[in-house]
Amino acid sequence: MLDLGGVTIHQSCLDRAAQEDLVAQLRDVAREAPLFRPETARGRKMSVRMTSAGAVGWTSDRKGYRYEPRHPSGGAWPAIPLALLDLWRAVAECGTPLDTCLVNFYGEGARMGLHQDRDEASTEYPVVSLSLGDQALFRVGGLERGGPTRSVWLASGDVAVLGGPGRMVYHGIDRIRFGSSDLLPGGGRINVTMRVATAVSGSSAR
Ligand code: MD6
Ligand code: FE
Repeated sequence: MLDLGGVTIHQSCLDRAAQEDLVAQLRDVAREAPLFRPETARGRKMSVRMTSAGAVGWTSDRKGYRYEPRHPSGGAWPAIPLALLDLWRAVAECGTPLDTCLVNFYGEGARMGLHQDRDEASTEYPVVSLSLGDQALFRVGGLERGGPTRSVWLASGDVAVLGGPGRMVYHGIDRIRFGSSDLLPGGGRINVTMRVATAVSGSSAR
């Protein structure tokens, strides 16, 4: 276990077989709810392609960042793969079940700028993230933009938890080492973030 300023990284949390199973399930998710490139509030297309599973999913356009009960095409989001519900129970230290997971796909050259995860109704719950496929340079800062940062390479099967004092730290992906893993036949990286998006602070598990 690695601690990066309040962000906990569990290395090699999932073995190869579990990673392969999950990739197959995420392919099913993306078949039902196709990956799309969200637009930032400033009108720029993100380099990462995304979709979601769960009761709500994350979308973004010029109206801003938010969770919606439907995919931009109008359909409901697919169910969250069971393996992710298990993973959440194992590492989140949170009795409230997740209600969404975001699936980010990084092709060659894709990155994600430094940001805070602040679209959830409450910051009481952690965000748990799983890396699959190519290695990624994960940058973690503090609670203010522009402060000092530290970086770590995330590998396939690694899990990062942003919770407690680390829940609102700035973080991002500077770059991936395209083709460094053979988990995804065409190369690239999948990042899955598990979240409690709609429950409000103080509410208990249903
Ligand atoms: C990524 N991760 O790993 C981007 N957010 O591709 C995130 O933005 C993230 O790793 C919240 C919690 C953990 C994360
Ligand atoms: Fe994030």
